[in-house]
Amino acid sequence: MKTLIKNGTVVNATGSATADVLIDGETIAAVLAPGSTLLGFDVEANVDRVIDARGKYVIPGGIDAHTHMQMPFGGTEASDTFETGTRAAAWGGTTSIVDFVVQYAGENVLEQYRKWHEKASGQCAIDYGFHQILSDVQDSSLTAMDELVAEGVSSFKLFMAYKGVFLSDDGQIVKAMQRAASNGSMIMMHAENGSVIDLLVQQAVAAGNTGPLYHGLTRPWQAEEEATHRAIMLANLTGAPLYVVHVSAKQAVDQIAQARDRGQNVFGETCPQYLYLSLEDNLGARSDEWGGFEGAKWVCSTPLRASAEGHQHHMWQSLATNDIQMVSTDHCPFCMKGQKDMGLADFSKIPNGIGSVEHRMDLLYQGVVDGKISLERWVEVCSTTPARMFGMHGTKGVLQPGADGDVVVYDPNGHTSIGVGPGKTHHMNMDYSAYEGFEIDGHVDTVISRGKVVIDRGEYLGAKGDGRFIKRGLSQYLI
Ligand code: DUC
Ligand code: ZN
Ligand code: ZN
Ligand code: ZN
Repeated sequence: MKTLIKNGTVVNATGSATADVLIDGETIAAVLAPGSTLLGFDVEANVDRVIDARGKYVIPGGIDAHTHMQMPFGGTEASDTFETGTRAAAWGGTTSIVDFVVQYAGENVLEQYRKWHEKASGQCAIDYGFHQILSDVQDSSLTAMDELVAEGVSSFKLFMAYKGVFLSDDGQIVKAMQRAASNGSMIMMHAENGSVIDLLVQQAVAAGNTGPLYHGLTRPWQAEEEATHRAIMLANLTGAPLYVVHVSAKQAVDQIAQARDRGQNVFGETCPQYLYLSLEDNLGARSDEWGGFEGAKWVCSTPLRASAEGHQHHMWQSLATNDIQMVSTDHCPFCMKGQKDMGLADFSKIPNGIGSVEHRMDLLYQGVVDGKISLERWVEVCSTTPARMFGMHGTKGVLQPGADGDVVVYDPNGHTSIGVGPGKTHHMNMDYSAYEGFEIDGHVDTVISRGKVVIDRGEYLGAKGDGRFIKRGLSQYLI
């Protein structure tokens, strides 16, 4: 199958131009001046399908490098399966995800890794890779790290919070970092001081402060800044590259920026929720159904931050200046009924997470419309940098000959109403949207995944099992 996408504005991280994109089979064959011939052949006359993208942007498919499909967590399981979550991602212009294999304390890393392959294999609508979560760092975990790198899993996530669930102590962190420094892999860090948070949570609940707002209030920015700084120092000590996930506090951003200024391989990821939502959302009470408990919809970790503190503005600015390198969703959806409502009497029992894998491209495009980032930076933070950061450069994240035919036609004159219900966009397996009522001045028109049209102007044409495992290399973003 040969597809020509003609007359669109082709946007790469490096620049934009009116051009035609020729996809042959699963791969981009050429990016051509509009209407040009190829070795004397009229290109348009020799393809099977022509998509006219005049007036639209043609961009590399989005890469969401932080998702948790069907993750067992918080006494339940994230509500999107690999099937439903990757289909929703496709609807939103994301053509690859990198999900997390979980190893809880006491479990064997490689056994868990094989289990996650069983969960995802044959289920995904788009391509998928894995990071590996390590909780207790056993000797066997260290040898597993080397084996996983050879398997294409070149990044390992550690947690400085969630004692008894995920938390690694500083010694365990250093051990994993030493191994990463020796095998070239990336350490990803959930940087929050877990002991401090556990104490504040215990004190809040004991004082009868049990509503969702206290989730945010017991996870203060100081706990994020401190842990971010500590992680940077431990990475400095060991020489491991460090990628700080879901950064929400401006003070944590500044720790990352300072480390980068010193020449350290330290990177920061933020998420749409930290660019658009705030602690005040945890007050809830937008709808009658849930009353004040509605704030549970926005319980995630790191938490949403108080708007008066200026984190959102700082985050957009840091995204523009590359103090923060990329945007992922930390997609970890839970329904209100039967999941979030486990915390009705006690906020600490609300499963932590927000689902937004479907909306990242749109929400970040709105940042272009609002003048916060450039068109090219949009593509860079949503696609090109994720590919380079996690060892997929050349095949993903760029429109160039030889790259996978992962292409999105995005209509800047289209419109997207996010939310649940008629006329709105919501394909994730959740009974609410964290972005209900958001209006986006743009629209995902066509999504092509390795040469196959999976979304065509409001119609899903893909199938489960279309997506393939991505065997990743080492990061191509290191200095
Ligand atoms: N934060 C969340 O909000 N959910 C999953 C795990 C995490 O770190
Ligand atoms: Zn995390
Ligand atoms: Zn700053
Ligand atoms: Zn996460």
